[in-house]
Amino acid sequence: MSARLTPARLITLPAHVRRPGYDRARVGSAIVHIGPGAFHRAHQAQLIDDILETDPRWGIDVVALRSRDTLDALRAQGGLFTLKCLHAGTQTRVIGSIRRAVGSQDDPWGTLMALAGPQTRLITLTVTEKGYCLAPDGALDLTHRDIVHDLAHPATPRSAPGWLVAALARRRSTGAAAPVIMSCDNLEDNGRKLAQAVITLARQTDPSLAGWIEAQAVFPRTMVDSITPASDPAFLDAVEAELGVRDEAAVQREAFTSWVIEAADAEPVEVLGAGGAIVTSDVEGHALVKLRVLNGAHSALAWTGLAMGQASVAGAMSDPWLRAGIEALIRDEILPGLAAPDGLNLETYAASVLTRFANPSIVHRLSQIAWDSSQKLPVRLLGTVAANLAAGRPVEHLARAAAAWMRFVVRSARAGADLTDPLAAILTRTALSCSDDPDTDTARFLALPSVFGAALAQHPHFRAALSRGYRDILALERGAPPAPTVSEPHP
Ligand code: CS2
Repeated sequence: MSARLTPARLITLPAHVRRPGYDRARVGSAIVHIGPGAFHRAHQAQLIDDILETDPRWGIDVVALRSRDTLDALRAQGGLFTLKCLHAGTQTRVIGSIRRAVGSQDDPWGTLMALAGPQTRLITLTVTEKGYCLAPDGALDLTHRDIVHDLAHPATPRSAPGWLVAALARRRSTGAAAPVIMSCDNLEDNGRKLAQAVITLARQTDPSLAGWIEAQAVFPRTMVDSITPASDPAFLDAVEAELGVRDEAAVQREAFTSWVIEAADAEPVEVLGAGGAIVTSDVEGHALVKLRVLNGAHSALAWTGLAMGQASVAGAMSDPWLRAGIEALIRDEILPGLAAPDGLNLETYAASVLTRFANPSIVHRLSQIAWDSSQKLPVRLLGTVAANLAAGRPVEHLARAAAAWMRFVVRSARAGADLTDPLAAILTRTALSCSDDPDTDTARFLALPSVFGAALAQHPHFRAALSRGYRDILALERGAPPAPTVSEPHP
């Protein structure tokens, strides 16, 4: 294996590799990011890298709440990592915007100092759906294990809301201004949900702190978008072959990238806007379209494609039956319930999403999209189901996607595979009690209160559609794709 990528080795990189054009020693730390996974590194860290070329204040300190791997890799490389865009003609570049990497478990004091220090003007988060510790109604789940822990140990929290409350409490007591706090996860109304989670948690121990947060902190809504396949060993080897040094934190993404941020009277938002983010008052419109169309279709394609033995998004898109099903899901059951935000044509947007999915330069594993499915299904598809049922619109394709998730869980449990899902234990128990009878199996899954709310679980039309969908997926598993599903409005 070659030597590691480090600041000293930047000069050894091949000439075609772009590298930071600014003096990293002068970079400040006005941003703290919680959750330095591949998405953050491929998306936000690159936009900030561009901003640093002209304004050195906005360097990033990253905080990892759990996994050590990324921290270790970034530390060994002085924060540097490679970004490769999977599109002919795009440049490979080394990003220098991450100054420091802190682990909250081994350095709680360093974490607090980063989050609460007056130099920090912007805190961003990519902690995935489960990182917010929300109940199915979108409010903070006060019975969540991590929240129970954080209420008992407020100085050494585990959850993202717990760390934000600890940091905001310290900022208030030290006279530091509240920062802008920005959720960058695929959640409907992500800014408001994060604000409410933090304020609810603060209120449990200190109602006056909750009031201060409400009055002082800004939690803009955002929409983030860029398809970022996980970095597997083959990708890291290819980067090593191209760069001549080993980079254990390298990331890859499609060329398309977008960050839409709710307008706010706050310098960090203006700086991101000047750096290429879209700042608008209608983030929710954009975010809902992206969540329901792109993420909803992604999950549906992943669960259904896996039932057919497909492995990647592009592979699944090349199957005519799957492609037709995804097109019908979007056209007949998702788009009719969406209002187009200003400047966005829904049909054009949907077509562009399908083109991105079919990109042959990207190997995006369906199994990666299937991680944490119990958290994704409600936010990506069940909101559309509820809206369609209320409006008399069809739910056949949506129900079949939910049934495909159930079968994915059943197959994983029977194969003894580890489910990457916070509900893995209860899902595995549920799956192992299934008998391949559509009515009884779907009823067992519907009884999971933290996935399907009571109203959906009892809706006769949805239950029937789910059973039909389940039967279709059983047929797919046997290699017999059923006749195309027809979206019929229900009475
Ligand atoms: C994907 C998303 O893994 C998944 O669940 O649906 O990560 C998706 O690629 C991004 O949201 C695209 O912006």
